[in-house]
Amino acid sequence: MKTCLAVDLGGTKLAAALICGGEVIEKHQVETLSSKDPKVLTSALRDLLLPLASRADLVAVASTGIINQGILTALNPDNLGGLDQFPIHAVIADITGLPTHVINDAQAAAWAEFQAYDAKYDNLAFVTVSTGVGAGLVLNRALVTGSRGIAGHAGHMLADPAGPRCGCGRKGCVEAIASGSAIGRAGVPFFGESTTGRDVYMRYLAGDSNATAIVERSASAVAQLVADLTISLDLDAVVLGGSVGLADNYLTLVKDALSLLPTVYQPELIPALSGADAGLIGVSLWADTETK
Ligand code: BMX
Ligand code: ZN
Repeated sequence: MKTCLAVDLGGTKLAAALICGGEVIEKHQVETLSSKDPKVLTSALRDLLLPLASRADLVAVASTGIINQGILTALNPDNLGGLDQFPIHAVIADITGLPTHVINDAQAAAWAEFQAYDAKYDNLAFVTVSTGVGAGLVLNRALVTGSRGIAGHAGHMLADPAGPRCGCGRKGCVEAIASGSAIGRAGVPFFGESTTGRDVYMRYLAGDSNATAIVERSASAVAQLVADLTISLDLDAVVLGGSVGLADNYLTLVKDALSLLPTVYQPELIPALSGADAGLIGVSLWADTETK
């Protein structure tokens, strides 16, 4: 059986793991350094991957952003400290000397969740609410990546035309209202300049009314997104993940908002089972099928 060196490049973390047959054998993680300078990311990747590469047969990368022809383009560069247009495939192939496969992180996680739920949903979306809001689509039991790698970027569907401007340039995207970063920004007027999404969430759990309004607005935007995906794609289930998506009571808030809509908009809404390793596991499973 092949050993895969799986890499997950997210908005706030860079993780690498050796995975064999869907099992994580060894995992290492560092914070993603917020830098516009591609050299900083290249050297962080080298430090993380070089010690593991000699034990792997191939590399599979799940990355935030759009992966088109091996180039990472940030739809929302704010989520990557301003980094944009990074030749991720070439850089990682050069560091490791191994066959390299790259897809978007939410697409990879969708594939992990499709398998984690025993492949019982033919049509499924995975929605992650994290640094950004991303999604991945499995339709007719196949992962859809799109001809330009963009498929599933549903966090940039419209939530509120009068909403805040998103880092992608459009006004009122779901991501600009619902993401962990957006929750933090919405908390600044109430709780101070350095407020993070986590701070607001903790205050919500403690019963603060301003924090509650912010988190409920996020959950309600995500519920509308779930409804839009369901009605456009005839989904069987939507899997919710990401650090916000899996935070205490968030799934219940989204379910409550969905329950106000007509039943045709309500898919089975279920939690991600693969947790923080969804991207790593999903991309290793996907690379396995790609190389068969
Ligand atoms: C953003 C976009 C998506 C990504 C999603 C979740 C960038 C850099 N990323 O919408 O590609 O899937 O965030 O990313 O434009 P995460 O980092 O929050 O997991
Ligand atoms: Zn956007």
